[in-house]
Amino acid sequence: MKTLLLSTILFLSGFSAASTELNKEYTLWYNRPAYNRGGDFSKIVSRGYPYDEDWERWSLPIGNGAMGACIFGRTDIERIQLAEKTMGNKGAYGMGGFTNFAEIYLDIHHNYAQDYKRTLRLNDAISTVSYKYEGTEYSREYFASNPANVIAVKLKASQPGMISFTVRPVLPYLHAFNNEQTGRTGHVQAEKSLITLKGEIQYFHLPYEGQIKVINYGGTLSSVNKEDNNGIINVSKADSVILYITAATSYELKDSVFLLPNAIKFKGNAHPHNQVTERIRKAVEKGYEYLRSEHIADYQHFFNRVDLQLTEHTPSIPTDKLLNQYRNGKHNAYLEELFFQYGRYLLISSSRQGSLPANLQGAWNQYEFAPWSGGYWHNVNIQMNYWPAFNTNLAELFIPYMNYNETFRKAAVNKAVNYITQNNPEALNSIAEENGWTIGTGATAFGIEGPGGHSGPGTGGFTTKLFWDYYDFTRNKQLLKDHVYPALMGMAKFLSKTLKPQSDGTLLADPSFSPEQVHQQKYYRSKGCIFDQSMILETYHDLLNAAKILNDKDPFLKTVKEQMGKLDAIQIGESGQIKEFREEKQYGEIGQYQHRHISQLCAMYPGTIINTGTPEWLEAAKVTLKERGDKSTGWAMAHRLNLWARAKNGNRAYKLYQDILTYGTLENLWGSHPPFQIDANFGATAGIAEMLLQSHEGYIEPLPAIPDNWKKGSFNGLMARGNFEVSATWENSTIQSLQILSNKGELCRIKLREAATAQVIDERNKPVKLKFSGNDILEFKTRKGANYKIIF
Ligand code: FUC
Repeated sequence: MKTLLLSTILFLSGFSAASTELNKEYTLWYNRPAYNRGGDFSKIVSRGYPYDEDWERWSLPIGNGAMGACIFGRTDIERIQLAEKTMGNKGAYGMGGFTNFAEIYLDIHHNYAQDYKRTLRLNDAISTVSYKYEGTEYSREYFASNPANVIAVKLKASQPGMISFTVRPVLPYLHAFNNEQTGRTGHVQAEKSLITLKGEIQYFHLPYEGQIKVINYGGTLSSVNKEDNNGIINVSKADSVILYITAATSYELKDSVFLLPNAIKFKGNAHPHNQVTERIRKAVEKGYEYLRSEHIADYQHFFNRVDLQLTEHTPSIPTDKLLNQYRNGKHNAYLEELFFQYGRYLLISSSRQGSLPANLQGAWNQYEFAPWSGGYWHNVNIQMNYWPAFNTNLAELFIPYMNYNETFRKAAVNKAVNYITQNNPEALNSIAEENGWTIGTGATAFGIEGPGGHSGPGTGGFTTKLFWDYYDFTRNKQLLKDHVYPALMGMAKFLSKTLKPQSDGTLLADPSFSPEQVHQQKYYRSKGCIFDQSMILETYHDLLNAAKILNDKDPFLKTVKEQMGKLDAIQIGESGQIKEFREEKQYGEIGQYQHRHISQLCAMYPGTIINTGTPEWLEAAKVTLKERGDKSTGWAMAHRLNLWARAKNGNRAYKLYQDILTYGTLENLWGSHPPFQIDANFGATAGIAEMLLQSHEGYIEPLPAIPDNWKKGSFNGLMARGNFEVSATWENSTIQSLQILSNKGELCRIKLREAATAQVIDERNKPVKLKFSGNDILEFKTRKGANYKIIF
């Protein structure tokens, strides 16, 4: 009786899917400020990219979806580097790109400090700095509030009247007004307790405005406007001080952004002045403590949904030292948990409804021209950004990308028309929309391009996989009807027109490029490369599944079914490899042997065509993975990690995770291509979830790729397709407990070694009727909102 009662309590408590607190504190912390070695705005060029090492390796990012701030934690001159995602200039390729909004310096002049510590706490998304200076204890905290759309900073001291400093914002990269290419105007003006940063980006005639409100408790404030137009505020002898910072441009996400010429994209939009003024007014009205609680609740609503425990031990050394030890082979499971949760933290901080999706640097950039424009690169990078949204229980964070994609859709129809006119004019339909829509590699907040050059039309299918997964993980039929199906339908229409019949009866994408693969110093052009063919096949599968669910009978579906049989999408070569190109015999004969892209395996992840139900293909995929090699750039290792997880090889997947932490991670735990690119963070987080739980083969598979090193552990709240929230514990690589919350009441199918002897009980401890298929899959009906426990 007693045992039963206890297990019931455990059972019930284990079901709090969105547990209010995580089991552990996840904090990045350091016992020194970010370095100031390069000097501010340093533009040291590394491999052709600007490189501010202080910013890139050592600053700590906070963000609210729209804005990203990097905190340096200095005691002499604090540097808060502020970015706002719509703040764009010409960009590196003339398609528009992400640029630095402002540098905000706090001249504090505590030139040495004792007992220094700075942190970034992932549990509540608050960054702190604390130290002693001349007998007084000083502390600061920083957070980026999504609901209030401000960045809040609080400065405190252990004794009254000890806070004196200057708030000194600087607008970076100001160029001559008449320089249309890079021109940025602006001035900083201080009036009473408010500093306003205002100007325009010439290239787009894009006005911007930022405001900094300074509130002192005790002491005095004085504003000074220097001749060079740099307004500052001096704070003298305050007890504590609060800063509210906000920024905006007159960017609005509308069709016109992607259709109109640069100079008139934003014409007629409201100046951001009223918006930022209102944000500051409301923040002041609500007050710091209110904003802080509101921020924590808002953030934890997402963050607390998933818990992962690989160790009980929290190390007591700073994060940079921990990483360094890891790099030197002293592996640490806490860092592995931390990096997993950091990916979730970064996505919550850079992708929120109402603002643009997370870009190549998330929401953070200090450069005039962010590497690769801080764009949305569609031949792997943007897809990777959103992989963890689905399996780590953050599906709504995909909405910004969905909105962005739907907004550029009209321009994407034009791109489809151009592409077909150029490459397959016979297939062109005179009604523009009937040609569907397309997206090539390049896209930014300001423009998109069609496929070609170095990546084939498959980039579009690679993209619509995100839409399908969004539906498959949420099983929201309205969403399927309104958003996912139209995306798939338009993409399938486009893709159907990129195919040309061959003498052997196949239909091949022509021209076709396996993303960025280079042969004899040129991007290699071919017909029907595996990437293009398989991404077309994936799209067709997803479209037909969606049509079935919606009971749609669009005549185009007939074309899809006919074409599907002629794609011959996956081919095995003489080395036993999944080929990259049809004309390839031995592995690596065409293209770079260890190219970072491994696009021929996109059909294995994020696609699903290559799976355990196609054992020859799965074996061939492993050959390709082995030949391609593990060590690569950040995101490329993250893709390999996901692929090894899909190959159900936990030890190899884990090795890739170790490689990412060892070779592809900076001291602030940002992923590095190099330079800093956030995709590796997101791809790695998705990959860890993929090692713990899979659901792409028509059933839920707990612990499909668990490495020997993770002997014991637990997870809570990871998502499986069908909108199931899954929690499990394991020991000696064997599952000990498994719980499933059915959010949609779908049929639940689980693959388990112990399927034949397992029982399932519902939350009233009543056994659930089971069906078995094969030896290892058990199946049961679920009720919406009900919890189930599997008893072994
Ligand atoms: C793709 C990759 C590059 C880089 C860029 C942003 O083109 O091939 O390596 O990640 O995106």
